[in-house]
Amino acid sequence: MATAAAPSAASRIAVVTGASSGIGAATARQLAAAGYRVVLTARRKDRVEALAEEIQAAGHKATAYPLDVTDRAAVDEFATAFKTVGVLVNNAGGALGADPVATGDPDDWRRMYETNVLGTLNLTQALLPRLEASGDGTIVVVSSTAGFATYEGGGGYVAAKHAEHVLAETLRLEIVGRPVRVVEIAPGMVKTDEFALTRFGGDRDKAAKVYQGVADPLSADDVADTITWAVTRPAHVNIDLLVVRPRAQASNTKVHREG
Ligand code: 8X3
Repeated sequence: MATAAAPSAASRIAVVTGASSGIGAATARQLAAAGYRVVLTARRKDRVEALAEEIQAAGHKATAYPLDVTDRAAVDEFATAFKTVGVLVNNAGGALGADPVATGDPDDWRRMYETNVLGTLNLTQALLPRLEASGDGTIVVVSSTAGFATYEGGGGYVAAKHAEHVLAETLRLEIVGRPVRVVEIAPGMVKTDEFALTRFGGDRDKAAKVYQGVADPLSADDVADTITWAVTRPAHVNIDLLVVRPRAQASNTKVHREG
């Protein structure tokens, strides 16, 4: 039976983007508990600082670094803080709107491409030399089941997530032979405080409908658990792609709802 590998000394820093809430925050907590020194990044300074304090109070190592992943100059500056990085979790991103292609807002499409795809590209390019220098680096791309099949009203988000999937697959081809794994985690329906609320511009009724009647959507912790599991496999084991959905969801459009 494979055992979880303790991170090597050179691989102990784990950078998590979008760590202010949801999957990113849960991942930061779990990686810290697994022994990593977590670096929490997100735009909201107060949130990442509060979470870093919480993780420290639990006896683990955490620092906060406010960062907008779409700001390349800021990302490059952030990268200079490290000689080596063991793990990069590209989690920042999200959906904006659920409009048909015919009427979707091009600005939403642009912002989704910028956060999900270019944000991942920025962090990956800036930290790749440090991940390689660790001798055993792992890049995690948190994509989505939207990266594999589309659904009505999903166009802009689905397009961005397909691009994020392609980024992960292409990078894995290009860096094979170097000591960096590329892991893609593709979650389906995850109920977090903010994903659906952000998508619907703060409309709580619309956000609630996403999960209506679904007994057990995934939680942020469920996804963080799969990320932490993939990251803590022995260094030669690359979990290329892990698709995780709640039992009640058979596909992006086939969801069992009660009542
Ligand atoms: C979230 C999954 O179904 O909202 O990435 O596109 S979905």
